[in-house]
Amino acid sequence: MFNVVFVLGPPGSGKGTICSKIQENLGYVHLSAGDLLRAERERAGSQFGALIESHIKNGSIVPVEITCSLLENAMNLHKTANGFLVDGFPRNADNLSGWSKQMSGKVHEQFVLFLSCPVDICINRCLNRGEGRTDDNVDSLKKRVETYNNQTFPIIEHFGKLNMVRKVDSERPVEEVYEDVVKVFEAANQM
Ligand code: UP5
Ligand code: MG
Repeated sequence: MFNVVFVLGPPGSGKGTICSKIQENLGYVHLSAGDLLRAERERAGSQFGALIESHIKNGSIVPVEITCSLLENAMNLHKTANGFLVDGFPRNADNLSGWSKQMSGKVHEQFVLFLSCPVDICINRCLNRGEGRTDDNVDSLKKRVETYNNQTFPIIEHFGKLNMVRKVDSERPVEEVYEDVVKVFEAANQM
């Protein structure tokens, strides 16, 4: 049974940044659903490349069967990991039900790390990222934020009702955010 921590928050809230640091220090393997989708988009011979790119540009959500299979395949490459950071997933109700259908009995969901940050700051971070992402432009960002507000935030609220959400204010400098994140992991694992 794999331990899983879902890491959610608005676009640019720092999910990838914080997950890299957790992976480095706490032995969890970082799996960014967005990075896996971008890699699949680039993979020669993929039948999903164009579909994935159209969703990414529009800030809409790729069908769960694609994302969940990429996540499960990646998990199976790291069978001895302490656990997995599933970054940027599940993003809507369909993601969650597809995940439950495919993964129940194979994973233990420890908690949801919710990186909370005002949207205007998040948008500026993405616009200044400079990695050439096809969705780091004003148009796509507007749609990404809309999708987050309408579809992803309700999923965080759903987990909140199950008492699974650990919220950390990620508006602050990375080191400060990370310090609080470590406390959350220590409490969860009683390290
Ligand atoms: N930065 C980070 N933390 C900072 C801090 N504390 N102070 C100052 N600066 C900070 O950070 C973004 C930028 O901010 C970086 O330049 C960083 O240095 C700086 P990052 O750590 O990359 O933030 P993150 O939350 O990971 O932002 P990202 O843009 O990756 O989030 P999204 O959720 O928008 O993107 P993702 O890659 O997860 O998804 C992209 C698209 O893929 C989605 O819109 C969707 O179309 C598709 N998708 C699905 O369909 N299904 C999925 O399950 C997942 C994705
Ligand atoms: Mg990211």
